[in-house]
Amino acid sequence: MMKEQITPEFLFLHRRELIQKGFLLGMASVFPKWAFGATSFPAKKNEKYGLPDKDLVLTKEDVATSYNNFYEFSLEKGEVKTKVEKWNFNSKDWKIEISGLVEKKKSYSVEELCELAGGIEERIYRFRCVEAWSMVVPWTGFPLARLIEKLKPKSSAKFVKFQSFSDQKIGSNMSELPQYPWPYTEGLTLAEAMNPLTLIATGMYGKTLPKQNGAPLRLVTPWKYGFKSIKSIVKIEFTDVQPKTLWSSLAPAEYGFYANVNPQVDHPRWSQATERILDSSFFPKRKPTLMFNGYEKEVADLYKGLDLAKNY
Ligand SMILES: Nc1nc2c(c(=O)[nH]1)N[C@H]1C(S)=C(S)[C@@H](COP(=O)(O)O)O[C@H]1N2
Ligand SMILES: [Mo]
Repeated sequence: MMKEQITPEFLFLHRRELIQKGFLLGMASVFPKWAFGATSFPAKKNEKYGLPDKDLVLTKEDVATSYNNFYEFSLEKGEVKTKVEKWNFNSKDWKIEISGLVEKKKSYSVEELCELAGGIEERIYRFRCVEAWSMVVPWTGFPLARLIEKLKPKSSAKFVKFQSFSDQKIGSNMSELPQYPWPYTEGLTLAEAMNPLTLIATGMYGKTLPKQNGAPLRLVTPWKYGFKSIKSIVKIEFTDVQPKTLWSSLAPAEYGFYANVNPQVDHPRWSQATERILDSSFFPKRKPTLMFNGYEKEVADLYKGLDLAKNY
């Protein structure tokens, strides 16, 4: 797709002849790596997803990487970054199991998934936590839809379930919260997973994901509350039933399966009408929250006929 658009046509037309002349080898060093669906950093910016609003600025990198929700490590946002230091992490050893109602069932490395999806790119998205704070982040990753197309789900697959790592030796806080149904799980309808906005992020701010932000890969669904954006994924499963998720099992009235950002539906314990932009001099006060976090055009079609006021 991206590859076809930006690779000069003559390379495709005369590939065989060019290979014979050893021409392609030479061209590979002339063209930037991303022109071949590369998976290295920094990735090419996708200009379609630039700053979503002229008044918004990027959240400072040190803020987005030191104010974290990652309950496996701590309930204190400012503590996660130091708690992950003990995590002896190597992305090369990380495996993601693809399972359930899908043809290409297998255990993949992060690199293999990025390659299968045709490479990575940078996109700037709004990010809105259910706790009513927000940020603007340059993510690097690939649209989940491009991976799903390659994995070939069966026609019976209707949902996608995601699971975080379950090792209590890594998640030093998991045993402190025995009432939580660990591991952290999340889910999307297959249609939501296939929406072009749905991203699997492997990086942010032009570098690989820091541990505290969900290394080596996490989900990003910018029109949904942040808790849907599950971190440090080890398993992606295709199912025909709506998956149970950690938050919807713990407190279904507060954190539902859909969790679409909606300023008109308050959380049972606080208003969702406004939000605090993290560390922003542009918005020293609170800013109004937008329907679907500003992504209404892209996603509203997914929810035709669903009463959003009743599906938190
Ligand atoms: N595995 C896991 N994923 C998670 C969480 C978590 O506690 N564990 N917290 C969620 C919540 S509530 C938010 S707001 C975002 C925070 O992502 P960030 O730290 O990169 O801003 O991660 C989400 N993904
Ligand atoms: Mo959150």
